[in-house]
Amino acid sequence: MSDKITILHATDFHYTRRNPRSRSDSFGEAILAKLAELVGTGNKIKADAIAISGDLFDRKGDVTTEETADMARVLAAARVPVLTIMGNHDQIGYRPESLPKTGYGVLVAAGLIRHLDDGPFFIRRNGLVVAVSGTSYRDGVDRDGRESYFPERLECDFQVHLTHGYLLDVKQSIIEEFTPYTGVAGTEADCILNGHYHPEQKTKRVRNDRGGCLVISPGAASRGALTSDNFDRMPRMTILRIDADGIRHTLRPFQCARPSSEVLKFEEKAEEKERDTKLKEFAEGLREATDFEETLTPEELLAAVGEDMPEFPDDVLRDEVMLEAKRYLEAAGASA
Ligand SMILES: [Mn+2]
Repeated sequence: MSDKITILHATDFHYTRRNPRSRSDSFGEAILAKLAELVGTGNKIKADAIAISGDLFDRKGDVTTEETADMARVLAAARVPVLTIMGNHDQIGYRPESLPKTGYGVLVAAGLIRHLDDGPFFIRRNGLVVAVSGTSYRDGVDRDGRESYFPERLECDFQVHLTHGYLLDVKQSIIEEFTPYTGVAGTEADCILNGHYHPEQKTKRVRNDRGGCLVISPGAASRGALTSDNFDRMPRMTILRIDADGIRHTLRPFQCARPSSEVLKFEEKAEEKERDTKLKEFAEGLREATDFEETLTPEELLAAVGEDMPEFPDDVLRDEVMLEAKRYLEAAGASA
């Protein structure tokens, strides 16, 4: 056994039995294979722990008993502790308190995963103490005080902290609420293992009073969407090796992951674009049909359209259209 403390990390599995439109293979089987690979690797290298930064499941309030059982079966093979936090997709209504009613909660109750919000996990070897703490997703994680990224310092040589939020290696983002890496400067953690944002982020060290905090956001283990970041991305797991000299990390591609060209339906991208154009045209038609007044809320605007409502485009859902129309009208209101 290595004299280094070893932690394997991956995030955002988004397990579901329902295949995303974008996938040509069985998404669920691919995800279970990845989780099995993480567990198998942990067993093989006799890791001290496996850490997952949330979104084990995909379907929020709709996670099924079968999906929970599938995950349980894979996790039951782990011979090392599996330390986790809840992502927003593991929760019902974005509420961490929903835990007892979720598939995630069943895995906790069965002792298959260890929920870090209940308390930290300590690893001790040759006098070295590593503490693993974690804070589950909550609404506002990337607003205000951003407390999730600032854990209470525990008695240890190194503290590794799990988070689930938009912690990004950028200064500007298309996402409204996010936390730039610099936003966690001063954290008491020595390493943050983050999940939530699916593209892989650069690993960087941010300043604190302890020689810096290593921020690692390896990206999602899953590739469920036809977004450009997924076109050539191979999902990776993180291996942390810790000794008295510090924390070293390597990123290692999942061996079972197939090239995106084999699992993503690229031709659907064009179809999706066409749907988007249709939606936009519809929203524009809606705007023309209304006597647009800045003071009206989107709901009032929609009500005002009444019978002049343009026809829904084919092959899009009514709810989608309404949402798009609201977004469009809101944007129009903001710029008027
Ligand atoms: Mn998430």
